[in-house]
Amino acid sequence: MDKISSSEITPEHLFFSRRQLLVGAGLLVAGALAGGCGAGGPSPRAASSSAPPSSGSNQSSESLTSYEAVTGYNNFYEFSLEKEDVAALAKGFKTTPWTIEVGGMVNRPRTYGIEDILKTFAQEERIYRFRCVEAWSMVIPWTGFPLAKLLEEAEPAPGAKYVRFQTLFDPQRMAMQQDNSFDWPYIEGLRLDEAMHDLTLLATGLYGKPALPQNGAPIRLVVPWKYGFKSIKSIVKIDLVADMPVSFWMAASPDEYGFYSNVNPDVPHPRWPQSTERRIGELGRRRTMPFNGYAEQVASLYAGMDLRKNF
Ligand SMILES: Nc1nc2c(c(=O)[nH]1)N[C@H]1C(S)=C(S)[C@@H](COP(=O)(O)O)O[C@H]1N2
Ligand SMILES: [Mo]
Repeated sequence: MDKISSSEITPEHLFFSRRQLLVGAGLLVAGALAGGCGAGGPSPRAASSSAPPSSGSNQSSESLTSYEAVTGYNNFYEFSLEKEDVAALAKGFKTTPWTIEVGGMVNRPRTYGIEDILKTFAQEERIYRFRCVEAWSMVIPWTGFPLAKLLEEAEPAPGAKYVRFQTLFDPQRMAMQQDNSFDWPYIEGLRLDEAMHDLTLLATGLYGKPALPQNGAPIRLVVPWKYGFKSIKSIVKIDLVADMPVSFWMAASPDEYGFYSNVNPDVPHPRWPQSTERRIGELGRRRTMPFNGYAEQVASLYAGMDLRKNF
C-alpha cells in the first residue's frame, strides 16, 4: 500500500545519518521505516514487522559501504574493464526512455516502460551484502522489488524452468560492446525457483536515490547469495525459458564460471581463492560465508546437489 519508501521522502542528509544510526545501533528497524520496508541490518529483513529481530551480534560490525565506493568502484564491462573508470565513462548514459520486455514462456507477455515498473511494483529497501568473485565485498542499501512480483504478473507457463536476462546492446552508447573479444550482450540466468525467491531483487536505486548508470540504471538484478556477476545490470529483456541459459561469463570462460555461482568459500576460483574477502572500506579480511551469509534462507534450494560440480 505504501509505494514510496521512507528514504525517498527523506532529505538526503537525514537519510544518510539515520542509516548510519540504525546500523551503528546493531539494528532497530522495521517500525522506524515506512510499512513494508525491508530495511534492517545487513541481513535481509522479513517483510513482516512481527518477524523476530535478528541478533545484532553478527551485524553490528557490518556498516554500509560508503556511497562513494558503491558508485565509484564498479564492474561494468560495457563501459570499461577498469573499476575506477566505469563511473566517468557511464556518466550521461541515458536511462529514459527505457523499456523492459518480459516474455518467452509466459501467459502474459508485456513490455514495460521503466515508469510503469516504478508505478506497478512497490519499491522497498533491502540492505544486502554484495560479494564479487574477485573476493571483495560491500554492504549496499538497495531500493527495488522482488523479481517474483514481476514474474507473477507474467504468469510463467508450464515448462518454463529458467529465467534469462539480457542487458541493453547499444555499441554507440556502451563503447566496449564494439570489442568483439566478448560475446555481447551480457546475459545471465536463474533457475525459476531462485528467481522466485524473496531475496531476489530487481533494484532501481540505492541509498534511497535512483541508481546511477554505473550501478546498472535504470534496473538491474540483485541476487545476494551469488557472486556479483549474476547481478546483471541495465536489463532490457527478461524471458522465461525451458533450458538453462548460457551466461556471458559461462560463454567467455566455461572452466571458471558455472551457472549457479553461489558464494562458496570451499570452492576456489582458479584466480581468486574464495575463503576470505576484502570488505571495501575495511582493513584486513573477512571470512567468506557460505551463500554469502544467506544459507538459512537459500540452502534448501540446493538440497541434494553437489555444489562442487554445480559451481
Ligand atoms: N551488464 C553487466 N552487468 C554486470 C556486470 C557487467 O560487466 N555488465 N558486472 C557484474 C559484476 S562482475 C559485478 S561484481 C557487479 C558489480 O555491481 P556494482 O558495480 O553495482 O557494485 O555487476 C555485475 N553485473
Ligand atoms: Mo564481480
